[in-house]
Amino acid sequence: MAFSVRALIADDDKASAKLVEVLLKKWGIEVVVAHDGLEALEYIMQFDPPSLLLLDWEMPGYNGIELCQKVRKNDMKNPPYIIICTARDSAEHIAEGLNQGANDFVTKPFNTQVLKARVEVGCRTLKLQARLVEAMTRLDRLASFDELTGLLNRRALFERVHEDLSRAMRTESRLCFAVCDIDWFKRINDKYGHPAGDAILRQLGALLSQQLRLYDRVGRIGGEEFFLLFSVKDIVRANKVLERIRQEIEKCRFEFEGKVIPVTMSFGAAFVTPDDKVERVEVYFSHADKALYRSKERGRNLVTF
Ligand code: GH3
Ligand code: MG
Ligand code: MG
Ligand code: MG
Ligand code: MG
Repeated sequence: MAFSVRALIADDDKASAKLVEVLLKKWGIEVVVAHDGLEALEYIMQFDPPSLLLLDWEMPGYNGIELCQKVRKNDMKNPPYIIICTARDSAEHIAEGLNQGANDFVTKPFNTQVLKARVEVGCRTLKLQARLVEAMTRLDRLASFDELTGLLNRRALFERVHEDLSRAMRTESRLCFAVCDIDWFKRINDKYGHPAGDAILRQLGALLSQQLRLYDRVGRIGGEEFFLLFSVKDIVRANKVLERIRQEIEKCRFEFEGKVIPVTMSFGAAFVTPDDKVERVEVYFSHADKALYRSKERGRNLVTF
């Protein structure tokens, strides 16, 4: 995708705004224009706001510096580049503007060459920033999500589960921790191939997320092992939820390259209540894991607490 900059020109002097608008358009920049601070703020507050702001210092509504302060008050992921345009070019004014969050200044009346050079610096800075933001977003995603299923990975999941557990203890609510593991997955891979196994993992990831509610947790914690956490009143209801999920998986049609593949999962679960007075994820996780082993021993495709 080509990098494009959208600029906001805010100036109560219409002739001056028009001059800058014509120049920016000539330089290939998309432009919106506001003639006072309030109108400018509306553009700035948009969902997809302009990234290059050319703000006149003196304007009715909010002046350029007040707008700067408003923009910088929010900790934005992708902050705009702000150029203050003003005839006030004393050292004090320049220092004040920069201190309030401006990136640069141009003095009025405009010198076209200088304006162009400063706008280009802004565009370069924005381009670099966009690349950094994109790289950070990718890194965040890689660090927290499993690539195959799109679910939380083990590390990110346990971070969140730690928080869920302390909140549950504080608010006296009950949780169910569950580990589930595909039955005979090695055989499935051997019989239908690894890509078929991957497709099953993806489909199961989607099915498990669908089965739980927004504030529940689902993650992939190992090769063919998933983790579920949900809040629930009592162990009978927790068992019902897991039993329903187990049956959904059993009923679900897994198909790969025209072949229908039977898939089941075994579940191990631990019920968590504040009366336990235990606030360590590892303890419940280990209970759930042991219960999973019992499900496997008892013949698989079962839920055990
Ligand atoms: P059990 O019912 O006792 O759980 O038997 P199982 O065969 O499922 O268990 P085992 O631990 O023997 O084998 C797990 C298999 O899961 C082996 C491994 O190749 C497969 N596996 C792990 N990660 C992936 C993956 O990302 N993709 C695919 N296709 N297979 C995977
Ligand atoms: Mg003005
Ligand atoms: Mg195993
Ligand atoms: Mg398995
Ligand atoms: Mg396993």
